[in-house]
Amino acid sequence: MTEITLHKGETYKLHLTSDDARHSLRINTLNLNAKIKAGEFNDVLFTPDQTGDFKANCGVYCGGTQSDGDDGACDSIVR
Ligand SMILES: [Cu+2]
Repeated sequence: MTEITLHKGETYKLHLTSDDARHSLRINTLNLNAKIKAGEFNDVLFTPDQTGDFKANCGVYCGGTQSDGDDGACDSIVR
């Protein structure tokens, strides 16, 4: 579990990679579902539009955490 803190209205470039299979970084409330291909870096621009604490999970059927909202890939805090 990783925690990142972002600021509302600022644009961030997420630099994502996976070492096993295809995944995504999904936060439904913030309309984020960044696809992550294995073995390469995937840059996604992301501008959070609301504040709060959000849990991210995986949005593709990879056999990992995609169906378990309590075991997310990371926590995101937007200030
Ligand atoms: Cu996954």
